[in-house]
Amino acid sequence: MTKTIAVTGAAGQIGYALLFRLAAGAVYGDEPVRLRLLEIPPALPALEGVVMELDDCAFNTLAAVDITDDPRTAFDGADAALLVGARPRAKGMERADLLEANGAIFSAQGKALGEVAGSDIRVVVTGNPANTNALIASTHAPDIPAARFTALTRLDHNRALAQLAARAQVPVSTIEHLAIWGNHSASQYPDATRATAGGRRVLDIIDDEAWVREHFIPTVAQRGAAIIAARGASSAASAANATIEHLRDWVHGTSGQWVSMAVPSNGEYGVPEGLISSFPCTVAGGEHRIVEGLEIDTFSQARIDASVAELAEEREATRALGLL
Ligand code: NAX
Repeated sequence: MTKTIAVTGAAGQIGYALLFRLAAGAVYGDEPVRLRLLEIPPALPALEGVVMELDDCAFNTLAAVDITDDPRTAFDGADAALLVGARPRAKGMERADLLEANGAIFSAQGKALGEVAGSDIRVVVTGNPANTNALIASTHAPDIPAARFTALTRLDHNRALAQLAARAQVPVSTIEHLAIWGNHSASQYPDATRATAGGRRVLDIIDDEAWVREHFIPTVAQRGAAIIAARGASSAASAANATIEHLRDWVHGTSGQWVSMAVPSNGEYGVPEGLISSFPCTVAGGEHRIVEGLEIDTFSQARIDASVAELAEEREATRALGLL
C-alpha cells in the first residue's frame, strides 16, 4: 500500500538531501511512497524545481509528489510527518522571540496533524529547537498519542558513534549501547559509559579517561557549530540521513539495539513527565521504549539533569508565551 510521507521545509537544504532518498525507498523499501511537501509561499517556486528533479529521477517507488503551503493538505492521511522547516535564529533575536516564532509554526502544524493525519501517524521533528517544537506540536494535537511525537537526536548519536569508532579504531557497526540524553543542543549528554564494541567496553579499549570529558563530549555537542565554521552552512546531508534512520528504525524496529530518540518522558531517570527528552530507546512492533533500569553514575546524572533543566526552562518560557 502507498505510504504518505509529509515533509515540511522541503525546499531547504536538509529537504534537498532528504527527498531523493525518501523517494528511492529509504524508509519503506519497495512500498510506493507519496511525498507531500510543505513550504511557505515564497519558497514554492524553488520547491517546484526540486519536484522537477524528483520527476527526472524516475524512481520506481515514487507514486506521487504534491506541493502545498497549507499544513492540512500536507498532512492529510499522512503515515509520517518529518517536520524539518523552522524559523532560524536571526541576528539580534532573543530566545523568547525564537520560541515564539517557532511556537506559531509548530502549534499550527500540530493542530493540522490532529485534524487530518492518518491514524498511524509518526512525527519526527528536526527543525530547531526540536524537542520543544515537538512538545508544542503534540500539545496542539491532543487526539494523537503523545508517544507519536518525537524529536531528532539521531544525528548526535551518529556523531558520537563516529568519534568513538575512530578513537577506539573499531568499525562503527560494532558499537552498541551508546546514548544521547537530554536536549538537542550544546547541553546534551553523549554517554559512552556503557558502549561496547564486539563485547568489549569501548572506554576500556580507549583507556583515556580525560579524552571522554575533554574531547568526546564537547566534540559531539559542538559538532554542528564546527560544521558551520568549516562549510559556511549547517549540517544537511548528515541531518537528512539521521532523520531517515530515526523514522526507518521507528517503523521497522531496532532488533534490541539501542538508538537515541527524543521521546516524551514518563518520569524516567528523573526527567519530568511530559518533557520530550533524548533517551536510549529500543523499538519493537512500531513502538519506541525507553531503556529502563540503568544505573547512572554521579557525573552522568549531573549532565543529564543539566540538559533536562534546559528543556524544563524552554517549556516554562513556551508556557509563558501561551503556546502550551
Ligand atoms: P533551511 O533554512 O535551508 O530550510 C528551512 C526551510 O523551511 C526553508 O525552505 C523555509 O522556507 C522552510 N520553512 C520555514 N517556515 C516554514 C513553515 N512554517 N512551513 C513550512 N516550511 C517552512 O534550513 P535547513 O538547513 O534545511 O534546516 C532545517 C532545520 O533543521 C533548522 O531548524 C535547523 O536548525 C534544524 N537542524 C536540526 C538538526 C537536528 O539534529 N535536530 C541538525 C541539522 C539542522 O541544524
